Amino acid sequence: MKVLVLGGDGFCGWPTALHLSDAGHDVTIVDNLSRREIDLELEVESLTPIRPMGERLRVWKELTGKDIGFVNLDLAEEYERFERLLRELSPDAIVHFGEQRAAPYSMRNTIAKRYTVDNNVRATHNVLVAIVSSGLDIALVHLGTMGVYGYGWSGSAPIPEGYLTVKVPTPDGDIDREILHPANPGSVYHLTKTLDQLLFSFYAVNDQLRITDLHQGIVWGTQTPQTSLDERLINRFDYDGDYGTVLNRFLMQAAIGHPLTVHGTGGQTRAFIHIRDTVRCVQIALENPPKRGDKVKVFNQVTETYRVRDLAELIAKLMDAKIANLPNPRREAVENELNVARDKFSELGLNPTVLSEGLLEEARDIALKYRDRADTSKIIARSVWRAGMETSPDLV
Ligand code: NAD
Ligand code: USQ
Repeated sequence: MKVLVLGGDGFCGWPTALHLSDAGHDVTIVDNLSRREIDLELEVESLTPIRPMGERLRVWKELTGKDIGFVNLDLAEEYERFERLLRELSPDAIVHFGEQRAAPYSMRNTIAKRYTVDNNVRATHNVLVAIVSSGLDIALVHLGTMGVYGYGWSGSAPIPEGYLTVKVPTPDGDIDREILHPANPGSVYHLTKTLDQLLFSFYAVNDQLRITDLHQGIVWGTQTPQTSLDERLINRFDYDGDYGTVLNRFLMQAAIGHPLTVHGTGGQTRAFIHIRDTVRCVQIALENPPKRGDKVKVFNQVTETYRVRDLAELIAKLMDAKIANLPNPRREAVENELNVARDKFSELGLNPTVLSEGLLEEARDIALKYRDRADTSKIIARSVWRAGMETSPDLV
């Protein structure tokens, strides 16, 4: 299959591009390297040393004999170039990771809020319009987020995979309707993913585009079998207050002797998936696309749920670390339950990687190996959701 991986220089996109290439697909990465630019803006770097794109691709070719193409293109700004690229390459499928993905970054200031909406919504819409305009039957797989559902859902009924059946009262009695699950975004970033969902619904109906939206949980870990082949292929490991996600941050903090930065009581329950399963899920989604005229296919791309304080306790025990309960810079439920339906990937053969299966130690070892590269001044999350919210005090 000929596949474009949009955002293929990023944390999820790079290992996915390698995984798909390894599986025999003809892969081209499209990325404007904006994530590397944001590192410069934030004056921080991935804990792991990531190489320039040209070097990454040369090493992959040396080791495997396989070519991966690369086009440096801004999906939000360079519509015509993207449309031409589709006509030239005629891909069978597109995997779309190419968005600004950090909730704290999206809440930093007015500029970051506007950039996140402009970048993400325009990029997604440009991809959809270009597929229609190309006249090609390209299947689209998009990386969405569990955060579109919000965390106000409680009770024993699990969050369904995208759609909800509701009863609508009418004078003639109740009728059943299937609707998109109500959106309840918790940040400007999450808001853009809920807007993406509406764009997908429209183009699936109006133009019969074949679209899969993967509502992914928080990704942890760093390496996949392909990125482990050579240090020059290593994946990103973000640990800073904007881009670092909770489990990887706790592992890195423990590795350098920094107290684990639990926001509030740590009662927030979230969904998780290891990066090895991310790449497998994307492959499964690519191999099982919807048919023309089908509604958008939604998968909850999640393997486990954990409460933040339980994760902190687990890491503290594993790595002999201390825990600090900091004022929460975000506006989010203090405590929540999370029960998520995730049958579709299991039915299609995903054998999930769970925290207890040794990969926690692998991620810990990466954090320990590169701990000297850490800038401790970048650890505390300083982006606040509302003016006047207390920021966390320095710990070190
Ligand atoms: P990332 O920031 O590491 O990678 C995103 C890539 O997209 C970067 O390489 C960036 O340069 C590129 N990009 C952004 N805007 C672009 C544009 N306008 N044109 C071209 N390229 C552009 O993020 P990630 O962690 O790899 O996440 C990838 C996707 O998966 C995101 O859409 C994110 O919302 C989703 N996701 C990530 C996680 C997670 O925990 N990392 C969890 C759920 C969903
Ligand atoms: N948290 C802490 N301490 C920290 C960092 C985070 O307690 O040091 C808490 C946060 O307050 C939040 C939870 O941990 O309650 C998760 O935060 P996170 O930064 O790990 O994840 P989030 O902001 O939700 O975003 C990440 C990715 C995003 C993806 C999302 C999936 O950056 O791209 O969409 O996970 S989900 O959370 O399922 O929506």
